[in-house]
Amino acid sequence: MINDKKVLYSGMQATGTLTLGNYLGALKNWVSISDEYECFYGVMDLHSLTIRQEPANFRKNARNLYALYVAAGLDPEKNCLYYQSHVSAHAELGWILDCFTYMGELNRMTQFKDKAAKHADNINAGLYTYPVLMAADILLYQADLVPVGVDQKQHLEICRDIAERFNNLYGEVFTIPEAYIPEAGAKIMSLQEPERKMSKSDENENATVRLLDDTDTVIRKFKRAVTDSGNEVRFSEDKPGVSNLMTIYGCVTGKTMEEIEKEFDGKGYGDFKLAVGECVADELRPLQERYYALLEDKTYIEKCIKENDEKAQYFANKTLRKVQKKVGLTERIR
Ligand code: ATP
Ligand code: LTN
Repeated sequence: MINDKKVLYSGMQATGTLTLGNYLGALKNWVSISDEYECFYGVMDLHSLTIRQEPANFRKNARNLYALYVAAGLDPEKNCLYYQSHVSAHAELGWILDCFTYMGELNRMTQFKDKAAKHADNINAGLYTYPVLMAADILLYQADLVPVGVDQKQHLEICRDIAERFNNLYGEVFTIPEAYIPEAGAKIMSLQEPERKMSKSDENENATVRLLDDTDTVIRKFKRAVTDSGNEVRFSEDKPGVSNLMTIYGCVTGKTMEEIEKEFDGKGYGDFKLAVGECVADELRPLQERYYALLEDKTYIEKCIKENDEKAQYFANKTLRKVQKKVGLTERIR
């Protein structure tokens, strides 16, 4: 608890411009629950290094991600929005927790298997221990709740296992976090291959809708989205393309699948795709306006980064010192 509020922790990697999947599966929900919790949101730049990054582009992505958090509605004066790499406690606790994690556990991680297959020329140790650093992120802030998309569920489970193992050995050091996975939007699929999740590092630009795509681009991408045979707007397993578009439409408008089926009864895929494109473009427009205004105000963003880095360091170091003492590392002489 901080200020009598439960603690919420989440973050995203700075691996490219956010997609509609990141927004509907995570960011939009963060905004809607942020008032009820003491919130920490990291720009997960250390995690991003598990995939090779071009330095100048990486730095730009990390700054853009920070500005997108704010533009989406996270107030940096109420929420602690900070850079993971500015708080060295993450790497330090990550190392300690590596020593409390078994290779057998890490071998089961499906994200590692997916990323290793995708980047066969760079299967590095960081990619392998990625979930341990993520556990350190969460446990440093004694988080109660971690809102993520469904692809992160397994990482939350290993985080809980590591925390419980540690607590069994040393007493109640860590709060055991709960995952918060939204009912709708937890897995938005690619517009071109609806059996794969929409991913910000996808190289096929038509597969993803980016939060900074302009209206024409958004509508064009939806028009080109892969649909299924037939022409009926119906939510079902054998219609992955249409069902994905319905999920997106439902998340943005708040309509249920039955309402959407009714609304497009007797109309073809063309009308439906246009309606989805328009509602998404309308949702993104105000966010984009705030985003471009913010980028102009460098002094404001830098002030927020500095203050929040310090706040994050304060809470993270508190937990780190406790852990160091528990495992028997020699205390600092003051
Ligand atoms: P990358 O392509 O670099 O792996 P990503 O698009 O998968 O990136 P992450 O940074 O790994 O994005 O994830 C940020 C947050 O967005 C996480 O909470 C994740 O669960 C959520 N998320 C990512 N993709 C989707 C998606 N397609 N649908 C719903 N939520 C998603
Ligand atoms: N692995 C997460 C990003 C991430 C994260 C975290 C999310 C790193 N550390 C801690 C929640 C809590 C992802 O979305 N790919």
